[in-house]
Amino acid sequence: MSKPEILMTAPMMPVVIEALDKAFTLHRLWEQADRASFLSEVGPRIRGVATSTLFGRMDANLFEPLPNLEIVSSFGVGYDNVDVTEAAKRGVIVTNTPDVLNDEVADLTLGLLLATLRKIPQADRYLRDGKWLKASFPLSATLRTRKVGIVGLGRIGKAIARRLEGFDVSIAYHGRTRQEDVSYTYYPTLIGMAEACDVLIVITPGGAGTRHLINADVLKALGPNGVLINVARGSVVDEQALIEALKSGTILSAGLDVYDDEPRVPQELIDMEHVVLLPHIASGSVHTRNAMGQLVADNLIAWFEGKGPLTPVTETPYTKT
Ligand code: A2R
Repeated sequence: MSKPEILMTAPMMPVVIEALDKAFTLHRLWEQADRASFLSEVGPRIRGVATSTLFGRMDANLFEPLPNLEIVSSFGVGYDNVDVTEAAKRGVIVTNTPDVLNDEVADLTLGLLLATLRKIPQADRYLRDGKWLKASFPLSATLRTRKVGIVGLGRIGKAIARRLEGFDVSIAYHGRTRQEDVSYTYYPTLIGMAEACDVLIVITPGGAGTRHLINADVLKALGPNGVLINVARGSVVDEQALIEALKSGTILSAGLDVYDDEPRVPQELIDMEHVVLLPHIASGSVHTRNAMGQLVADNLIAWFEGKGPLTPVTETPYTKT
């Protein structure tokens, strides 16, 4: 029996390519000089897609030439890079890579929080610039006595909260629904939580439902001692409002791992000495990226072995027929 044909949209890690090459006939879209004629010839045979944010958004333009597509396996827990409404309409299952990155992202979030408050990258630069020979590094802000609000207490949010417990700070959360099985303080409104807290950690999904959730009003409510940490998606924060708030002292500082137009970061942010900027690395260890890659492959393998998808997203639920 011939192997199912799979399309990979953009280069993925060796672990994914090797696993898919073994189990399937793998086509590499990014290597095609003439994509349109490649898709019109091979497209109808494609039954599965492996994709990631590197490809950009997988929407009707790519669903259209793939009429026999059954499954899209997307790299990353966030899947705002796939038009899931379009997939659902066509009866295509979409899978993501949840859970395997929770601890890595939570570790990095705590690192970013401390780096922002205690100015760790700035202190490193200070020493390297020879400034310590002339004067001590200025005293910093602190995590002590702070109240931390988590925006989105999901799988990763809970892993962040567990770590924060070890730091002896008050923990609160905001989401659309109260969670009965946690003891952290719930705020039904984001403004209410921003007013009560002096750190906000953003870890919701991206996409239309959370676009600019963190706006000028939320930043004003967070206040002049407030710190914003964003490890979710750039789209969740109104970047221009954040720049204004950082410039005017409406909030104290920010630690960011994600941006509106990655990998381009506004020069205004780059020029600010009081913010910490990371190049979207929260899940970016070899260990965790391999686990995510393996799950991309395993979802496709399970599907074509007739076992169903391992981690379908909620918008395209799997029901065994
Ligand atoms: O709103 P709820 O109660 O369903 O809580 C979810 C929350 N959330 C929101 N909170 C406030 N306003 C919204 N419009 C909103 N939409 C969703 O985000 C839930 O607690 C949390 C998401 O949790 P999980 O689905 O378990 O996602 P996970 O694995 O923690 O990853 C979160 C995101 C990814 O989607 C990537 O964008 C990023 O982390 O790496």
